[in-house]
Amino acid sequence: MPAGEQLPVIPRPVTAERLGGSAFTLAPDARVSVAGPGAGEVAALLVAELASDCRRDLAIVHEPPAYGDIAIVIAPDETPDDERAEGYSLSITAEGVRIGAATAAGAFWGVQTLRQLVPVECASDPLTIEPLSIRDHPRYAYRGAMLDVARHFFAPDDVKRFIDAIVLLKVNHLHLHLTDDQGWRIHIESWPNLTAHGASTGSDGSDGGFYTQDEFRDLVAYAAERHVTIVPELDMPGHTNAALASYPELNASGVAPELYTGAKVGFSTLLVDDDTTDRFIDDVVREVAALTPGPYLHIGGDECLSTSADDFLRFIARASAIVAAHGKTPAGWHEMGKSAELPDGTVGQYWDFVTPRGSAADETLSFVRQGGSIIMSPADVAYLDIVYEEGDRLGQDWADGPTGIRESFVWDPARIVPGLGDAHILGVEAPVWTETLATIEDVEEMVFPRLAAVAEVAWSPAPADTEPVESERDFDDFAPRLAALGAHWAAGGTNFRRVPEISWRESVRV
Ligand code: IFG
Repeated sequence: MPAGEQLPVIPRPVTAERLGGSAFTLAPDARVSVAGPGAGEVAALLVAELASDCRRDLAIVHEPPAYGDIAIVIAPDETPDDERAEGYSLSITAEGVRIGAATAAGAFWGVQTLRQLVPVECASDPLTIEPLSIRDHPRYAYRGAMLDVARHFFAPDDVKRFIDAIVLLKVNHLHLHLTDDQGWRIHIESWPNLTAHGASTGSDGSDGGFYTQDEFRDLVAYAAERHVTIVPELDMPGHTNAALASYPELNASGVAPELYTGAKVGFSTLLVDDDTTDRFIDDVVREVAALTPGPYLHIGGDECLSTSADDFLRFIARASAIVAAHGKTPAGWHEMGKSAELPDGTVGQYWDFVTPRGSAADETLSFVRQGGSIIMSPADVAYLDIVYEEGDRLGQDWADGPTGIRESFVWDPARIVPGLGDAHILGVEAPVWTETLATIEDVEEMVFPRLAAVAEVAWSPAPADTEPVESERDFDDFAPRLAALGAHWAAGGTNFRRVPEISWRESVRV
């Protein structure tokens, strides 16, 4: 990589320095030396990637590194105190590669940086990397992607493929939108018809499907091995036709509606002040909370156009209290901020535009007033189901026009809601809704490359707060790094949109 060219890493690291001198060469007999708690597990994931990407088989050794080895060292003093959660250092010299971190998560993020520095044609010798020194840590603790598995269902292997792809970008939360009008996707033992009936179809009459509780536990474990926390969402009281269709007793009339396969929103609601519904909420929250080691349980609260204002407030107060009673921190879309009775610490997810409309800003600040924090998902830059260009086959077009790669990059979470700064922003999340996306390849086409832009917004240092964002987020620096990442996607089989703004390099692994 010629000197002066941007380091081909996304998200951009906090500091990166070219060291000059001889390059590192990965010799056939190189090993991965590990020390510290969790280093072996991180090394195993690196070795698996090098085996599948480069057809190289490295041994893992629990001894100090020899010349030419890769070392992973996890110890408290490897990073400054305030960078311990996920920070890492990465040094590359002729002597060898060394990743240092205070936690396994930090070391794992260092491995993702190393993976992007390994040449795509890494199956052939010599595999060399120029000498570098990187010190890195994230701006936000919550860096998320949301996959809507309710409109179209995605089998566990597709979800694992999605997890594999998002961790390369250091995304550490996967929000699964498990329930909606078109489908209920998580088996609930106490309400079996939610999946027996409520999972039997999806948008456009698609096949439907659901996760058994064992499959969900397996996804949670797969994600956790890769330092990704699963955030389950049971959307309520709106977006509930699949539940209402599954149990007549959840309906005021006692008659269950038909299953729904269209694309409308806002027509369904659970009942309020109804014993059966209260038992339903407690049961589903209890069972999903028990499947979720992560701190958050998301209960939606969006687009409750068929719930009266008073009913909505009473419903949200009760449902969020039930989540807290089951030991989880409630999360919800910003409309939940209409309630002033949220459990302390409830997380709000902002999904209006980079210029807030109507009551969105105030509803968002309501969570902060109640001791909570905010996940920023502005729909006009971070919703990855929005079309790239007018007329696209895939995607929707309701968020103030198409969203190109530049729009997904040139924005800042702390410059959207007046009065909302980093102190109360938990992080950033990019949702992909799947009304129009039937396959994981369609999902990847919408998610990549724009998730790379959102991931940099979520990880890399904040732009100077004195200049307009446009002049601070240097798209000309980002573009060649994205082209380099595209070569890894092409070689690794991740589908992505070859947006015209980027000079893609179509190199495949030999
Ligand atoms: N808004 C709805 C989603 C989905 C989306 C598609 C939220 C919180 C539009 N709610 O986004 O269910 O239909 O872009």
